[in-house]
Amino acid sequence: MALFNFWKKKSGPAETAAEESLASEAMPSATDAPPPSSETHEAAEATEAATSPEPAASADPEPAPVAQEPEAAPDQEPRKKGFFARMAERLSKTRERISGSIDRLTLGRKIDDELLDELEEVLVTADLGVKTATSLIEGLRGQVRRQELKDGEALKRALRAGIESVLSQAAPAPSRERNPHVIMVVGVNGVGKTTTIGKLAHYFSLQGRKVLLGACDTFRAAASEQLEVWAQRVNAPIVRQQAGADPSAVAFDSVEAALNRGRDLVIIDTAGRLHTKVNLMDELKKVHRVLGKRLEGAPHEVLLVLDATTGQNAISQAKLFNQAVPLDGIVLTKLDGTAKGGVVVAIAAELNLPILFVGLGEGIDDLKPFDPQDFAAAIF
Ligand SMILES: Nc1nc2c(ncn2[C@@H]2O[C@H](COP(=O)(O)OP(=O)(O)O)[C@@H](O)[C@H]2O)c(=O)[nH]1
Ligand SMILES: [Mg+2]
Repeated sequence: MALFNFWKKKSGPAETAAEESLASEAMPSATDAPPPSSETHEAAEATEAATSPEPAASADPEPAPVAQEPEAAPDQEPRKKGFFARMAERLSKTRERISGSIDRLTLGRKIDDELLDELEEVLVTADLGVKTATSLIEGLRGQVRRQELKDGEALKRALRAGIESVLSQAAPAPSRERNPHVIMVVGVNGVGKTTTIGKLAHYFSLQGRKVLLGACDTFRAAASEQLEVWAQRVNAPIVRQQAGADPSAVAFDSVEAALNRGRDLVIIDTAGRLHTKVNLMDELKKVHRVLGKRLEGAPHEVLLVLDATTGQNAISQAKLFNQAVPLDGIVLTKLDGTAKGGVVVAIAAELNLPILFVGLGEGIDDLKPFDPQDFAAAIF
């Protein structure tokens, strides 16, 4: 039997922890859970690679679950505009790689077939992938021959329309109406899974969802401690066990806890070491299966997190993970500070999976639902 553990750090051996868990089977609710000890907090903070600007514990020791809700409504509109500006700013390297290169390429030149060949190369270098770049360029040739694209600006507008259409083809986001709705998050180490889960928890909390996190990356203690820091920041309960525990047992208990405590959104973190190794894939399959055993249809959404800075490698990662667990969508992280943002287009074109969110930084607000128009606008 696995254990529920809200805000508490397990450091004892498995047996002790399991006994404790049985003793504390009646789980404290998030609202009456004790505040984290400062010791737990320091340890967790250290593992978070200094990504947490203001962990709440010392300044604000009392969990205050309703405190987030009043923020939601007044926050939504101003954020939308501000976020677009922020996205445009954070995509500056990708924009420079794509839009800047086109400007240099077209300066004082006739838009002809030869120029299109060079543009194709630019797009490949910008990580759109050979297949996608070729098909976008082929789409432009007719217009160029008919001399409809007279200058660089017209060429950019046509290319932007082509990219928007590629980005808009993917399937829509899965419905999140179920209660509880279970999201399983997968991806290789370091792509940003745990950070993304923290941001998602924040995002959904602002929409009034009652989130619960499941720390199924039990490979290292630091992994669940990092998730716990996020749980505290977003004021969501977390189910975790000691390092080395069976991830599928934590997954089972997470759904169980959500059902018992009336939480309506469960987000499951998973391990990501060595995606080429069969055992990780087997572990993910088992977590997937066990979630479904506890709640029919769960997980209702499997999100693959990909790191934009890996460029085309992201595509092969997606294919591998999709063989193990059926993916419903992509979260593309670290689009800030990379010139490889063009991989968004390759992913949309080659994987037939919707890009649901993009990560634009390490902060709690640096996650945005993906919007093809906004994105295309930001890179041109
Ligand atoms: N710049 C940037 N860094 C990110 C983003 N998402 C995650 N990170 C950082 O990537 C590193 C690895 O993230 P983590 O969530 O631990 O990855 P995991 O191993 O997949 O769980 C951390 O330092 C994060 O702060 C993002 O969108 N932008
Ligand atoms: Mg992690």
